[in-house]
Amino acid sequence: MQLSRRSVAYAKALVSDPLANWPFTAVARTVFGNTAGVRQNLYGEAQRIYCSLLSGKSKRATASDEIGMKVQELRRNGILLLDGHCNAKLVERLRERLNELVEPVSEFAEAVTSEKILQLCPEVLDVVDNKIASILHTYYGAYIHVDDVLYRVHRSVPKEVAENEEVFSNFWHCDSSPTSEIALLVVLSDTDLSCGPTHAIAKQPTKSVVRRTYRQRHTFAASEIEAKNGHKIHRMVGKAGTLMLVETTKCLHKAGVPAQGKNREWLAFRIFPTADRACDRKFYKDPVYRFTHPKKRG
Ligand SMILES: O=C(O)CCC(=O)C(=O)O
Ligand SMILES: [Fe+2]
Repeated sequence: MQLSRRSVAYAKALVSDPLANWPFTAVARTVFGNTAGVRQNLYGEAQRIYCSLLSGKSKRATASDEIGMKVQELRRNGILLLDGHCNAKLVERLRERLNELVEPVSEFAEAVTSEKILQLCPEVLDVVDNKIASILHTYYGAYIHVDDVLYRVHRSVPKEVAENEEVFSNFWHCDSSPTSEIALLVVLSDTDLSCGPTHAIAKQPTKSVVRRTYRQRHTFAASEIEAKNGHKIHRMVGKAGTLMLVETTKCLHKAGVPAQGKNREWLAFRIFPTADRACDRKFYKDPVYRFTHPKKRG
C-alpha cells in the first residue's frame, strides 16, 4: 500500500518535472560531478558562454598580474579566500545597520532578507568594490549582477541537535542554483574555528567525492574523506571583513556550528554573469533562475 502510494507520487513527479527526478538527477551527478541538478548545470553553463560572448572584448581583456593570479586560483579551485578584504569602517557601518534590522528565524539563527537589505541598507553593495568586480569580470569575461543578498547570525547549537538536524545548512551540500552563480561570502565578525566558519571542498575533489562517495547530505563523513584521500577542507576563518568567493553549486560546502557562547555574523551575495553593462554590480533578479527553478519564483 505504502509502496504503491510512493510509486504514484514518483510517477506524478516524473511526469510534471522529469529532469528534477531520478534517474536524471543521478546521471547529472555522474556527468557533472555535483548535485546542483540537470537544468542548473545546462542553463548555468549556457549562460556563462552567452554572457561572455555578448559582453564583448572589454570584459575579456587581460587583467593585472595580481588579479590574474586570483582568477586562476578561483577557476582552479572554485574557492578564493581574501583575508580581511573589506575595510573596518565599512564592516562596522554594515554590522551596526544590519543588527538593527535582524529578526529571529529559528532558535539558532537570525536574518535580514534580501528585500529588506536592499531597501534599508543598500550600501551592502559597496562590498563589491573595484577589486572584487575586476576579479569577477575576468573570471566570467562578462559583466556581473547581484541576484540576492542575505545577512545571517548563526548562534551555538547543542552537539546532539547539530549532528542530527539541519539547523542552518550545517550538512554538506552543493547549492541547487544555475552553475553560473558564484557566492560572495563575507564575515562581519571576527571568525575563528569556534565560531562555526563556512567549510568548503574545492571543485575537483568535490567531483570525485560526488561520483564515488557522497550519497545524502546527512550521511557524508567529510573528515573521514579528508583523512583518507587528503581532500583539503577550506575553513573560512579570518577577521571581520574577510571574504570568500565560492562556486557553491560545484563545491561541497556547509556551515560550521558555533561553540557555546560564540556566533558568526555573515553576508552572502549571489552573483551572476550578465551581458548587460547597465546591470553591472547592481541588484537584478536573474531570469535564468526562472528556468532552473520553475516552482520557486514566479
Ligand atoms: O556558511 C554557511 O553558513 C553555509 C553557507 C551556504 O550553505 C551557502 O551560502 O550556500
Ligand atoms: Fe549552500
